[in-house]
Amino acid sequence: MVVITAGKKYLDIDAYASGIAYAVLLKAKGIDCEFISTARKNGSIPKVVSDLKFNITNIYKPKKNDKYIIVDISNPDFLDKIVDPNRIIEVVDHHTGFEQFWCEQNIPNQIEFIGAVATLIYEKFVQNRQLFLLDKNLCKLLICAILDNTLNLKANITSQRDIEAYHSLHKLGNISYNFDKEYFLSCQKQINEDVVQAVLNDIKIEQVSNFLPKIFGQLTFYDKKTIFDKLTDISSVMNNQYKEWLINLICLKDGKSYLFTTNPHIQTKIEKLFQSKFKCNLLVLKQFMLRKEIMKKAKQFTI
Ligand SMILES: [Mn+2]
Repeated sequence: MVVITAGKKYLDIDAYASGIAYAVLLKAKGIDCEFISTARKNGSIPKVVSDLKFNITNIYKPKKNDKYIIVDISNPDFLDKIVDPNRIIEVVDHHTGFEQFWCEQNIPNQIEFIGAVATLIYEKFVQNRQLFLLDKNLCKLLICAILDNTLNLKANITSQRDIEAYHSLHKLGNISYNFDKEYFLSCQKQINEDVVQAVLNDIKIEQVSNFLPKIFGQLTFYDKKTIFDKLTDISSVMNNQYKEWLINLICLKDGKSYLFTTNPHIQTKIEKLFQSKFKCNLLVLKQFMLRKEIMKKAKQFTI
């Protein structure tokens, strides 16, 4: 069997949608294939998405000839624990830094700095002339992934290809553009139920630059009110667990990122990186940035 899977820490809507849809495409090609993840779903997979009833499993017994396809992650240190690294047959991702690694191992990979992996998967349906396989729910699923990963198509990382996929999927599934709002409101509702947990559900642990702490969280939401009410709770939980951390709080309504940390040492580094000052433990980016964009900027940054 071919197992499609993603990262070990948490499962976001892009990995979830891409994995499910890619499995549908490969099955149609006659390949015994399933999307399996043992990671915890984060706040980007709210009720609107679970109502689509794609039931995925986290139960998996490896068999001798199983092979693995990895989506939405390419750092080999953070793959789902079910993966046998010697049996990976393909990597599809949009995080930079490990393109060379996979090429050197001769493992087919498509790593492009694009808004969503879901866009790359949609394009595979086009290339294989299998668009008819994308029913209404699959279209909705892929739309949610594109919306989340491109911040409603407004993040800098958004490409023309993401926009094309987004519109085509609406048309193909005959889906109203009101659905977009439904998705974001559903995310907000889920976050509001437990803001601190929502933050804990999306923390990346990866040292990519001296200008960023190893612990880097991210939370995307429509309205910041309920999140900002909980900043003290968030910082006390984070300070209990980690010495140095940063959280990228992305507000879709404002179109801004609020970089949050209480650690003065980290604040100084971030201030250098962005040439801007922290006030009340928040540094405001007038144009929001995704964590992967901030990481890319930090990697390339030198004084
Ligand atoms: Mn992604």
